[in-house]
Amino acid sequence: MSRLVVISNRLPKDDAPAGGLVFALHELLSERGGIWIGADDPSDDNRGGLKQIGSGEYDRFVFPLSHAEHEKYYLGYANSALWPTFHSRRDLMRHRADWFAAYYDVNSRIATLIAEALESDDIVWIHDYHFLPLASKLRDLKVSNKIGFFLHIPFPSTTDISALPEHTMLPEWLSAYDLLGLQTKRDVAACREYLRQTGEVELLISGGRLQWRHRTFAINSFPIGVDAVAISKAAQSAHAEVAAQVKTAGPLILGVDRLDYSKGLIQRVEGFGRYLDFYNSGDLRPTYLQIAPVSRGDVTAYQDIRQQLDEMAGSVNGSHADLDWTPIRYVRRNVSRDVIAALYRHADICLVTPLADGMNLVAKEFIAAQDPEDPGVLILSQFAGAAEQMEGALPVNPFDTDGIAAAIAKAISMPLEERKDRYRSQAQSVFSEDIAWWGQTYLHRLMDLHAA
Ligand code: GDG
Repeated sequence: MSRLVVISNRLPKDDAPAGGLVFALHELLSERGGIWIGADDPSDDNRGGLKQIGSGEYDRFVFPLSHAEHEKYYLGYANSALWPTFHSRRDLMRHRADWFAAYYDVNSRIATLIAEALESDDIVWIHDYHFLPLASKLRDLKVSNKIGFFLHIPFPSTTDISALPEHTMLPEWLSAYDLLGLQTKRDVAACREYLRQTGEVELLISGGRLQWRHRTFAINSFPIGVDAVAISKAAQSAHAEVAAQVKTAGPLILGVDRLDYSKGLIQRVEGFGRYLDFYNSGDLRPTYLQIAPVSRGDVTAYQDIRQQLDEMAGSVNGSHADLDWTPIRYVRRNVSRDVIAALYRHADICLVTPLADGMNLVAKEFIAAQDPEDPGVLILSQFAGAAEQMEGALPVNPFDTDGIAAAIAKAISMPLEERKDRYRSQAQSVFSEDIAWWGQTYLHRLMDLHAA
């Protein structure tokens, strides 16, 4: 079996990775073996090669990153230009030529380090928007290995992506990969449409592949999943203890998100406020518990969303709280995975209302954690990638705060039989298309291309 080489900006620095993409890749590599390369903590110096930081079921290496690169490549270009553009927030996009230069230089520099470490039949799997040009830099160094890419965030519309001055390089960057993996069919359609409109990429008749100059490449969707069985077990074992801690007088509504403007937190809190204004007669005292650990706190747009959320939550609580009831509990510190799993199981409703989201693992984790005999209700934004698979969820338009209020009211009064029906249809995909399925499906497709 070929060795798998995974590259992502973040990698686990210890043996217990927290959440999201990092946890997913850890599971995959633990099972399959291979090596994982990611960024070191920023330091004064970016000279030097890959440094091994761990070994075991798989080996971990880091590449050095200077403080200036962290600021310009990571906080700057990746998270202040690419992230907002890819999440339909051109208004928040900031662009600076020196940020792009640092982004490009980091990709060029680490391409050299990776090329030196590669063996001829290694399969390379690169993750996310931090490394869009990495395969093209590896190709410049005559690396001919199969190289796959997975984009964890949405692929933007042609209009949004055209706001990025460097978008004209995308056909070259993307075609250097053999397989572009996207989360949803909607992303695949957006990516193909964008590439078609550039006039530089041709759709080949055979196998739906695309061609840019001499390179052919494929684009497919691979919706990422979660380790549903492990979440279910964790939820069951921690449930009693967590339930005793989170005492509520009425139904528990839960939100779990990184504190990010793409997650729709302001509209969500406002929607809950509208629910209290219009639907709650006073006899039911729901608690909305929002876990929102701070993320990318050095970026201005993230400081702004934090302030807005503080104000909005304070205002809703101010209008509705009583001496013995605080409708919104807002926890900004990081909570352990097991406690989150138990909270999912304990909650009556989970609110997942991003304005744009590649997939949204919280939606799938919530379903995985439910008691099939008494499941909670998932309220899910139409703009989360997960909505393509999870038809049993209560759909909402996250911009429509009255719609969120109506969905909360419907979920609170939903009969047990309907909850079970909805749960069954969602659990079917969450348990079968889990994290192992995602990794294997992607890698099989990449290897098939290898054979083609
Ligand atoms: C990107 C894409 C895509 C949250 N708070 C805590 C905590 N979490 C965990 C959740 C979940 C993860 O973080 C968040 O995953 P998401 O999918 O919601 O979002 P992103 O971080 O934006 O991830 C996204 C994903 O990549 C994978 O492809 O779905 O669309 O944006 O696992 O449980 N975990 C812990 N403490 C917390 O306080 N331990």
